[in-house]
Amino acid sequence: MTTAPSHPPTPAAHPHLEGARVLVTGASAGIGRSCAGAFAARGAHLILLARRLDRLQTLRDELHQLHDVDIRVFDLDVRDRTGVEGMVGRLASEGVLPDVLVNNAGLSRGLDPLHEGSIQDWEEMLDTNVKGLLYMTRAILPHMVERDSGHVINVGSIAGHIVYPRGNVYNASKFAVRALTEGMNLDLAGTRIRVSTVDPGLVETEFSRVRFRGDEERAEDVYRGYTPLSPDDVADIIAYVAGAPPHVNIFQTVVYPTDQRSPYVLHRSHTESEG
Ligand code: NDP
Ligand code: 8X3
Repeated sequence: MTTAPSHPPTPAAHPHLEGARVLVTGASAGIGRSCAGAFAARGAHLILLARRLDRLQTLRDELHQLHDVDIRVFDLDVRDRTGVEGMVGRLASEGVLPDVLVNNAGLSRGLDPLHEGSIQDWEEMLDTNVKGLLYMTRAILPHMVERDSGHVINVGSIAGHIVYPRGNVYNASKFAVRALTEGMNLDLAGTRIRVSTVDPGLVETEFSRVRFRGDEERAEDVYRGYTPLSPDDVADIIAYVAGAPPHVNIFQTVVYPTDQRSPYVLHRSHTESEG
């Protein structure tokens, strides 16, 4: 397995993020977990959601050692509309609604031709990547509109720009994320609310393990022989997008590893011994 080079020193409190409240869905692993670290390092308070509460609790304890920020964790499945509404109602009643919503929770299941695809896999992807994002946004956005401030950042993918063979339903879900980002921006014209999408290429996370249902070898093969993006790379970009001055609305950020220029062009040059 190759690892990305380490990052520069932890950034300091950020003028636009210090004291802001940031909600991250899917914060128990990968990009969402790194977002928690990136925002806490910039002085933001956190609301972290995922189904694996034990992981969120450990992350909260780790981040508390490093940063003096408020961190709330919730066991929540974004597909559970009633649960989402209940959680947001609770945040509203406690006066801790987020200034920034990072819709990151998502997954891919399988890599099959459409005519052989599993309907259960399709439902899981669409329910999580599209409907989960909609439930979260529908619950939180009215509060942002009421305050006339806020930022929704959706984690899309290059899969939402270019369709690749057997990506079919995952591609469709990420095309939907891009369309919804554009739609929200149009609907929010005249407000101060910003909507962005951050669309990465290959990032080494648990994503492929989930896609291939725990087949470690197949998952590791995805990242073999080149340097993929790290989840910290993507989190830094998300934090940059969120930290832009209020009059700057970064609609879309597409980011590939330098070794990848398209879903079809991946330069694998490292040998096994180079790692
Ligand atoms: P990981 O599998 O490492 O992390 C996914 C996170 O989403 C986990 O924290 C998981 O938490 C959470 N999650 C999944 N389903 C649900 C659910 N129903 N309710 C709540 N949380 C959920 O993957 P990544 O970090 O790579 O993926 C994050 C996002 O980035 C996804 O939207 C993915 O599509 C996108 N992306 C990933 C790329 C990659 O190459 N890795 C490239 C481009 C985009 P838990 O299981 O605890 O609920
Ligand atoms: C995840 C990246 O290329 O597997 O969205 O679709 S890819």
